Amino acid sequence: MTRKIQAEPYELVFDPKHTALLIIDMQRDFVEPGGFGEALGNDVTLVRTAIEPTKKLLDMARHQGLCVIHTREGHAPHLGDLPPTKAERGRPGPDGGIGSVGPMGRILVRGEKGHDIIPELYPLNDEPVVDKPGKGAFWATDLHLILQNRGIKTLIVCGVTTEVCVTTTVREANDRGYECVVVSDATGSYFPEFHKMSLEMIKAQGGIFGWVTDSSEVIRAFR
Ligand code: C5J
Repeated sequence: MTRKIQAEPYELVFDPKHTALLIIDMQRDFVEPGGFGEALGNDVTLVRTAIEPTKKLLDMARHQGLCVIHTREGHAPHLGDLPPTKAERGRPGPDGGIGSVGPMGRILVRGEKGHDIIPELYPLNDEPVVDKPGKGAFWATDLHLILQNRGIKTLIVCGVTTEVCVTTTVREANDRGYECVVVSDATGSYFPEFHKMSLEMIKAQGGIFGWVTDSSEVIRAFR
């Protein structure tokens, strides 16, 4: 049975059987003090606002039996999957880059405490966790395969940061034929103006990349 989400630029009709909740990079490194985000000089309280709405969506999705997929940005301990360009950019200092040791272990390295998903949103055993070396969740991952195997057509997207990994993933998803609705209060950025403009870009031109709504509207649509 199809349902409708009131969204911008117009309502989205979707079938819950073919819909997934996609939670992007809600990792300690991005949303907790002492992680990569803070090492870059950002105020993590600005992205922590996404936690509670995402938790409500996650609870609802689990209750409804919706497909739930988590992603984590990060690199293998040998850093062989870290492009030198990425390693160089955004370095706060000689010891603060990806792979260096911070308060939560090696920054953005798989297996380290900081790389893992925050306890509030921790995945269940049967929820795929897609480890990605890039910003987009489709590049160099098996996300598309997982979604195809589960018959997913629509993605309810939340996570951080809006203008980096969320929008990169939404753009990648568009080119692969998925419909994306981005949840405004369940996404977050260290830069409120980037958050706002990213959402504007998604829904502009008749929804060139998809739809934008908020968590209460998504939850209402499932009642
Ligand atoms: C960033 C992300 N901002 N998950 N990663 O580097 O948005």
